[in-house]
Amino acid sequence: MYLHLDMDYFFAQLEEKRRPMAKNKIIVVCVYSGRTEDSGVVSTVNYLGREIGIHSGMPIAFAKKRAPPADSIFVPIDREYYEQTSLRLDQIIRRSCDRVVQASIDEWNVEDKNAIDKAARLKDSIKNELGLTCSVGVAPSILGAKMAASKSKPNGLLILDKSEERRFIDESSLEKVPGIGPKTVAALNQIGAAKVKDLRNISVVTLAEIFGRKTGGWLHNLSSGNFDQDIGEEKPQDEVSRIGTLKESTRDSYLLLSKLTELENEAKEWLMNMKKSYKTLSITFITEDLKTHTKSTSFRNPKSWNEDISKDMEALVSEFLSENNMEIRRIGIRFANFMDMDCQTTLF
Ligand code: TTP
Ligand code: MG
Repeated sequence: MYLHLDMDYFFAQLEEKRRPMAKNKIIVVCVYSGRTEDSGVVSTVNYLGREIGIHSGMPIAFAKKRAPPADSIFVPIDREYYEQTSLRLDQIIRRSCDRVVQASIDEWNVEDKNAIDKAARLKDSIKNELGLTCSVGVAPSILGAKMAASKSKPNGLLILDKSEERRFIDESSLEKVPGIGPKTVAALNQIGAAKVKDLRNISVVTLAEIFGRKTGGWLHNLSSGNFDQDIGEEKPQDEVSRIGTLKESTRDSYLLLSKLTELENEAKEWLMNMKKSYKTLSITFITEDLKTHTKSTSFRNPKSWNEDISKDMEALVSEFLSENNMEIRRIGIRFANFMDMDCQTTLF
């Protein structure tokens, strides 16, 4: 059996947790760009906020128009805190389940013979140890498990057997199926398919003609009850990056380097927590014409988070400034080419 676990309104739930007073308020987690007080977008929002139409990706200014000020809290995104919690969740899940693949910062896929028995216990452990709620789906396929988890949100648990899973997917509208994007949905709606079961009225040849062999074949399999069985592969993270918008576009190297140092510290906190050293440092410059430029340097020996790289950053910035005469709007830092520091930790 397969199990899919997805945290409920993850970033906003974590912000709610550290502000007990905020329990009945709308919590909007924001990615502020720093340009003006309200520029930037919404990262996520709790369910109270979703009820009044606030959603991920919405400009912060739009969200503020909808949210009554006395009942809402707008907070800046705090990635380190969410990543640390994600790591603790990962440990809890791996402690109790067989094959685990983390699919995103707040989602896990599991293949486990005893998934049905483990699902409720897993939810309890997460609640007891971290005080957080999640939604879990269990089904004979990973696709069914994912759809069951999202159906059961928030704080839900939905277990489907083979025939329930078939019926559930059959009756589902196409946009609810992970892997079917909005363009495919629109094209399928045009040829008269709204639900998965409607795909049975379209021949596999037609599906392949419109969407190509791979997607066409996959859609045909979906309507025949042959669902994905693969929980995917773990993609080890091999870089960490941070990007920020400057208060004003500039070519002043002092201003560029002070923003860069802020971003460097954030990214290095991640390196420290993850016990990674790196061999490549890159700086990204987004100029006024919105073009992206990158300058990189590689070190012969891996560097740890606590090594000073200010000279290297300065060199990359002045190299860029000497080659390009546009003002810089956004700047970013990236550490890549990781090595594990586990064996070296005693040195630090
Ligand atoms: P999701 O799991 O898609 O969303 P969620 O956990 O906030 O809500 P749900 O209960 O529906 O699962 O994404 C996980 C986190 O990723 C989310 O808390 C914030 C972040 N995120 C963004 O920053 N931007 C986005 O556009 C989306 C979709 C998510
Ligand atoms: Mg989630």
